[in-house]
Amino acid sequence: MSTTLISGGTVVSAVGRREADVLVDGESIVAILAPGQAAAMGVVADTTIDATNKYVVPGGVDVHTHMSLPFGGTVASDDFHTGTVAAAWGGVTTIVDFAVQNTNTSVHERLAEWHAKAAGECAIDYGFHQIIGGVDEESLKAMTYLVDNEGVTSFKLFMAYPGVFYADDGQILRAMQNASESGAMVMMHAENGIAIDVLVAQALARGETDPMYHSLTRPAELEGEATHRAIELSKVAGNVPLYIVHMSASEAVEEVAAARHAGLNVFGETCPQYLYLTLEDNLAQPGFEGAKWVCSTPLRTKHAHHQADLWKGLRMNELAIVSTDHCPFCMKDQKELGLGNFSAIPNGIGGVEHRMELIYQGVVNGEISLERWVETCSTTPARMFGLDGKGVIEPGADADILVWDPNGKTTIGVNDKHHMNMDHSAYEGFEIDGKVDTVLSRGTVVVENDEFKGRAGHGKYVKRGLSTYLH
Ligand code: DUC
Ligand code: ZN
Ligand code: ZN
Repeated sequence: MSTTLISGGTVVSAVGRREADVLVDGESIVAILAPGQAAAMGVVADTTIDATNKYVVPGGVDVHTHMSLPFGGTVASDDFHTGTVAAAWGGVTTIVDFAVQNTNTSVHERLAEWHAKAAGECAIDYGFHQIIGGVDEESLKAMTYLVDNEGVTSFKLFMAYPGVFYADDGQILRAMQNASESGAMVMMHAENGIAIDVLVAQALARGETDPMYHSLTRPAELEGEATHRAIELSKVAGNVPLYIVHMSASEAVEEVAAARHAGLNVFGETCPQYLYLTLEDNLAQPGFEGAKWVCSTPLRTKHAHHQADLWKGLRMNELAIVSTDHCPFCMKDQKELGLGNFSAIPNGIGGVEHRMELIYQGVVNGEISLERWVETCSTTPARMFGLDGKGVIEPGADADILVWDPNGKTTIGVNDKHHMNMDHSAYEGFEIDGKVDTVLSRGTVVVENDEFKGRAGHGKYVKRGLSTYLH
């Protein structure tokens, strides 16, 4: 087994930072050494990575991606190969993607389908959540089996998308009761999809077809209402752990904050698009341009406090995690399906490559601390979803490491930094005061000197345990 010494850097964890060298043996971290200690102990590593003036942090953990997702009449444009290579370029060393089950399909068969899509393709490690789009006796039984046998310990339910993924309150309650028994986490897409469909039909009847109507027909109140309802149902189901995904509205943050203050295992996730992009500046761009930013939950108005509340929520741990909801579609042939009808635009934004960069910019801008960057983007996602050995730099942990250069610069854009399989970037022109320097996945260098050095198939499926973030 070969050894690597990452020397001279500042090791940053969720709770602090210190000057230290990190010794890697094979796939694992074996020691954190004080400066000079390696030489004093006569440690001679096979490879040394100079991290002087750089931060050494646990590799990013993105617990919300949709590689090759069939959705909106097309398929998400990154597959497990292109998507995980892009993730590595962004300092991410683990993703958790969503296997999909719909009404009248078998959970087991659909999970097997997702395994087949990913096997041998991934450049970094990966796990699966399971979407339960059809709650029935079979899928409920399968949920328990997946927790006990497959390392799938979290299940996403939808209060939106009637006829596609939607579960009614009774179905949600049943799935929650099941998860409560097995110890699994329920992940919720919390938007009132029945009410949204009425608003969409009314808007289209009035001839309101532009992309911006996507947000105007999914008002923040309907995110807040669904979040509240999900929390109440989780209480009825025996306080099942509940994780609200891709939160964009102040109203929803308030609901999660109240539940947390009441001592419940309720957690919130947001994504870079909600922290940086808005209805007016992006979705409402002239013509069809806004289609690039059609995602659900939608981008919100900048004339309210949504973004400020999301950043505050991250500081206060009302929101525990930043993920991407990476669900890329090209404009050509994909987003274009909704020309003349915003409701036919495939919902999704690609961002798996840029989360570490964009949230680090939040550190530079004074929104969160350096430690909180590590915590929300790496350590907590790993703990929340039972990824043992991920998200930390400590002896025994997987050597999933990002060396981050705070003196480097990154320009995001299709002709600048852009490795996702998309014909545009949702963050075109964004400047980041920092840069991904070197990325190691289980001890193997996958990105170095602006070069991808990894390979498809290096990434392994990770069987996850139950959440270790519960109180
Ligand atoms: N939201 C999106 O924007 N895309 C995929 C699914 C979802 O809930
Ligand atoms: Zn969703
Ligand atoms: Zn999603």
